[in-house]
Amino acid sequence: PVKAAAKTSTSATQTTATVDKAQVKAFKEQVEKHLRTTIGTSPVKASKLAWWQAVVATVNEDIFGRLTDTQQTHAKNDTRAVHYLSAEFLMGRLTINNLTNLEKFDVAREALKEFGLDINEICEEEPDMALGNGGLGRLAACFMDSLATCNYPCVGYGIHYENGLFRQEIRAGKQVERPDSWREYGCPWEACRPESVQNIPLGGYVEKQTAPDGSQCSVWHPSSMIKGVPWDIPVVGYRGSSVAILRLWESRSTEQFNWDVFNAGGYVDAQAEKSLAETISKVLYPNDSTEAGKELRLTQQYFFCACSLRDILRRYKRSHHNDFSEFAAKIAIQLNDTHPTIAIPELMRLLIDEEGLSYDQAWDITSKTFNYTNHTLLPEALEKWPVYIFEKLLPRHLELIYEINFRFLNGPVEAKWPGNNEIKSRLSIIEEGEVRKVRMANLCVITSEHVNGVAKIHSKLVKENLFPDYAQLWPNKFCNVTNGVTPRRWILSCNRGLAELYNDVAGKDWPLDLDKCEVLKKYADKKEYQDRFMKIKHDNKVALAKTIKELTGVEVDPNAMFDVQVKRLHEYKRQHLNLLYIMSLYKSLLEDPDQDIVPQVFIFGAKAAPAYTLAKDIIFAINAVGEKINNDLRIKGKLKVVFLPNYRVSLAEKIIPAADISEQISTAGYEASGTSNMKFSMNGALTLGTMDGANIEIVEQAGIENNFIFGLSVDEVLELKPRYNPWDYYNADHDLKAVVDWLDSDFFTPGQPGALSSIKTSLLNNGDPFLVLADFASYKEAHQRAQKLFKDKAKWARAAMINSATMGIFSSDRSIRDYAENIWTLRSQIVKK
Ligand code: 7GP
Repeated sequence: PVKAAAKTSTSATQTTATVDKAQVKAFKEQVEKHLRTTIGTSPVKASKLAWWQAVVATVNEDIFGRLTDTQQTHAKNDTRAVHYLSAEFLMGRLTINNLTNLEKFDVAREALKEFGLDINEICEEEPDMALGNGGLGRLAACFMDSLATCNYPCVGYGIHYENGLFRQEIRAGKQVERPDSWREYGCPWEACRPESVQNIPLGGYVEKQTAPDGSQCSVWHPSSMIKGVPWDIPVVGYRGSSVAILRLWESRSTEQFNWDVFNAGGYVDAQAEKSLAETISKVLYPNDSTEAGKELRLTQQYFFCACSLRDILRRYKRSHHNDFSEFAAKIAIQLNDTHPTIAIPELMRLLIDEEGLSYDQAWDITSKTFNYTNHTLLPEALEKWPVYIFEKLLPRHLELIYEINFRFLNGPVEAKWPGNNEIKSRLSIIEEGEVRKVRMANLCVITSEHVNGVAKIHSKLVKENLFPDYAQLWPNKFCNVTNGVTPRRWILSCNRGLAELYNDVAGKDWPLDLDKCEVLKKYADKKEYQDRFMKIKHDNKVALAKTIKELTGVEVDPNAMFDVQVKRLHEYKRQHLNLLYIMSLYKSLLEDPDQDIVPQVFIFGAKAAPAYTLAKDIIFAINAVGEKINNDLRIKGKLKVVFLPNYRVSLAEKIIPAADISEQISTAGYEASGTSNMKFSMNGALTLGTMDGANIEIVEQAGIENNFIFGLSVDEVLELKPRYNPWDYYNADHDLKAVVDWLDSDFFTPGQPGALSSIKTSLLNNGDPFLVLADFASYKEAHQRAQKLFKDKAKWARAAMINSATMGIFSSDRSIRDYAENIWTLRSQIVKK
């Protein structure tokens, strides 16, 4: 039974659901109690921050009980569990999400309303937990939500960075990085676990010893010890099913390190050494898809892997003592990209040096325990560590890596390609050259049971182009798990209006089974449902327009088409292609201000890695072009360009529900998957994109006719690339030439000619590595299709609804079940209350 469709009371922030009065009363009492007894204030004088803290304390009462139930169930059943190792977890804010997953959001909203407070305002007090750069870190966060919701025994392991990804300010159009101190006033969600502290050795040298039986062994004499302090963040599954743990390690100095080494008179030196140990978890490296290659970065990676493995071993030994025969049956470890690769030699070392297993026994266990997910094909992202850094920091691990490599090259490789040294040097973990390097991806592939890419096309390229020789050796090792996103955060929490529509047409279980949303397709031709769907979109656009005004001062019309590109700034993502198109549209409007075009607002959000100069130049160019366009009265407000500063999870939650067009315009073959593309579609945006990453699978579901696909395909890019000459496109296309040359003038940067020239230089003199000019004409044509469809309100609504309705397979629950079934062989565990 479906309720009347034309419900108009639904807005972006408000639902019409009736709320249980008794629950509201109880919630209110709890909040007030915590305000007084936990926070030490009272309703009359409490700040918004204090109110927020009291709400969290109230929610935590629910969470910690369920956490204990979950852990007891798993311990009692001695379940197999997955351990997700990731240098990044981009969690965002937790309050609304936790309330939603506990089905307490409406209760909390009403309770706060009775105190005269707006829940959204109170929740704005929470700093984003931005312990990640972009897609890879956010994927880990969505996976934790799905692991908990689907009741899989798991632990997420990462680093408790004191400073997350930098806060971006825009000054005079330019990006300025500021530190992000997300824990300045404490984080009420996390709990410190001193009982699980670990001590991690580092540096020093390896001594060869001969045992009484004549055999050789290695003894590592580390030069320092670092303390790893665990902080636990509970992750609540939807409807409180189970509560998973995200355990993040903070580095501290150890006492023996300070006071034994620096005795009398060494007090100041000891303090200096102390800060060195504490530096390890100080800051997240702000690179997305580029390796940092810094000693501190390898130390971070080793530190959190070593802490996590000791934690895993400790828990295993609680039920299995010193018998490791069950280890691989009980423990699965997933490596989120190569960042945690060092866990491989560390597990070998722990098993051989500390637990007394033989090399063969240790290898048998290790090679059954690990799996590796690749997230990018960009060569600059593939981590390679100079051997000399290993010698200095991790000499024993280096020895083990050499051993693994020796046995691999002289075993399986020699058997398959006898005497073939060329293939050996390609497959070797060690890259020879002036500076010898350890190739982390090779170590991952050699050790792991499964290696997966993150979308069908990407997994194919991983197998065929990145690791073709390994694929010949082990064809069955390679598989695909297409990414997904959690519908709890990315529909239910951030788009209440749409959530209510789905409640009405699909029943209330759709957040647990997103395929249920497909019924909306049946209503896609019905006017009243189209109207309701587009009213929800419009309300979200009104709310975003307000945010835009607050953040940038720019006034935008919610009736205009909102065209959005939000993601890290990278040449391969081609924000500059978007910019060139905007310039050409502006040019044509100047030439003919009365032409009948759909009013458009182009919205950008993007952080650039601080050392990535061209990316920063592109941000400056977007702001400079926007400034000019937004203040040009001749175009009568038909075009606006906004750059929203400090793009992050909480801003994404406001932007995505308000988008009409989702720009997914990477050069085909370069975006491994993309995940915002899925979030946009779910929320009823149409994709304007290339046949790249998960875009391909999105249009497979939603229909190519309901999106705007353009540009070269992966095969066409591979074919064109070797003979590509951007000048051919520049010279052949008047419009393209005009806008590229425009970058060289001082039209957008009065008094500063050449301020935007670096973009032109990269596109022409530096060969346009991402084929921007080659795709320009096709991109322009796709925009024209989009404009045409936008004028037909009914057809647009239909296409938007079909997009939203057909995204079921992009729930991260589906991804996690794929991992559980095909990679981890993991069974879910119902937790008894
Ligand atoms: C990203 C990929 O670029 C993106 O296409 C994919 O959706 C996402 O991972 C999740 O799989 N890669 C990264 O974020 C990345 O390589 C390195 O970061 C720090």
